[in-house]
Amino acid sequence: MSGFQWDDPLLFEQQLSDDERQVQAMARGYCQAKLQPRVREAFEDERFDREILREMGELGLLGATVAETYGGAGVGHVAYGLIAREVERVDSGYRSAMSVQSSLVMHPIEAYGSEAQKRRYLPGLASGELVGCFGLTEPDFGSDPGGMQTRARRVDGGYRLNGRKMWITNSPIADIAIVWARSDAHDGKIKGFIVERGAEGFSTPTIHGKLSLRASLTGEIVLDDVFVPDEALLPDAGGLAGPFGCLNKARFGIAWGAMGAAEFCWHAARGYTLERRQFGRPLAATQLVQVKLADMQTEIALGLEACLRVGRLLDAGQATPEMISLIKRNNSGKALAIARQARDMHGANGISLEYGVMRHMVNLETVNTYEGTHDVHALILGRAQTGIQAFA
Ligand code: TGC
Ligand code: FAD
Repeated sequence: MSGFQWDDPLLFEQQLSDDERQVQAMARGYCQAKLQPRVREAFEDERFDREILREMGELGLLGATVAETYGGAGVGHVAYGLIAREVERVDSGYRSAMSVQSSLVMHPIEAYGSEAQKRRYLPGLASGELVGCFGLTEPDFGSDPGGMQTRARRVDGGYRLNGRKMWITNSPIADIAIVWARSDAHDGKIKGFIVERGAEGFSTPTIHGKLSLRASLTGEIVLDDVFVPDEALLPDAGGLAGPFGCLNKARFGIAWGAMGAAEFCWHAARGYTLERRQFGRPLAATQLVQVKLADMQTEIALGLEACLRVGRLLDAGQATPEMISLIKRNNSGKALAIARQARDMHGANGISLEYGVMRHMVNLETVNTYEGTHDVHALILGRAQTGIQAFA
């Protein structure tokens, strides 16, 4: 029997294919060499450098599951998850930028778009030359997007869009926005539209003053009688299943990413408590600290196994949205608890940007909220096991 590996207690790595290991090593190398050194300043200054998406594009980290014909890497879901884990090990904001581009912009174009739309947008999005965003949430409709007010009105040659989207990742720098709206030409059904920057009446004010995800840009999408031509309509999406199909992909990536952030916090807490001495011995020599480290190790090991299982089921076409709710809810909730614990174990140093644990902690507050809050995913799972819908 081989020895116990404290940082890979269930031998997770052994279950990956050679190709997956290669993607992981490449993503880790890039993230540690290029992202880690700039995150502190970016977080402090509330700044996202658009160049990051170009760098990711060059390495094939954008639209990892999208077909190679359209510029994607054409890899499986586990490889996509491994990328999310490496990026979020540095910062949830960087993972947000990556996963919105991949799962919420490239995926809907590939899954619901016309051939012309795929050829027009996917290669540029894959290389990071184009930046996209995804507008579902509105000021008065977050957990309940079915109530959305944004409307598409049929006019000669296209549609006129009116409404407002709120809390939209990447919107301030986006070249295109996937906008979800109720369309009068489709019996009031929700349809998706690709809106290009420059369209008259389209603006994307930045939301300032966030205390979380400060290294990611978040904004509004304001649609003031914006004209889009017929070719802007995503032909193969209809109803809420359209945006939710994209959310399945993104939530899956978040489940992996949250484990990356949690691992950073766990390793930091272990390293710090081994070094830091109080009462004449390392903090790590105390039972209370060892219990906390054991809990972190356990939750992360289990969380990663669950991600891997759902990834394999996705690749086999056997995953369900409820499985994704289960891992998104569990892993983001557990990562947040781990980050809070790690912050505490660092004492006063824990509140400093230098140590990174509090940055992860405040980021994970958002991760626990977006893409369906922790409680909304509980309601999805509750409905699936009781048959009773408890939302309204
Ligand atoms: P419900 O009746 O449950 O469903 C309506 C229609 O949608 C279908 N559907 C799904 N299809 C595919 N995948 C899923 N996960 C699906 N969930 C539902 C369903 O079959 C039905 O289809 P049809 O054809 O019968 O019409 O709808 P509801 O209104 O009762 O929904 C309730 C609830 C709470 C589950 C849902 O509204 C929900 O998930 N709310 C959370 C909202 C959310 O996640 N918003 C995310 C916004 S995007 C974002 O946060 C990006 S952050 C990105 C980053 O920076 O990383
Ligand atoms: P609300 O829905 O108002 O919820 C408030 C509280 O009430 C939560 O605790 C919730 O769990 C609880 N609650 C709601 N309904 C129920 C119920 N029926 N029963 C019990 N409790 C309930 N959206 C996009 O479309 N695109 C993006 O790119 C995007 N990026 C984001 C980036 C950031 C930084 C943030 C913070 C958000 C982003 N969002 C985005 C929006 C995000 O998806 C929503 O914030 C989220 O869905 C929750 O909606 P809400 O904020 O309106 O909260």
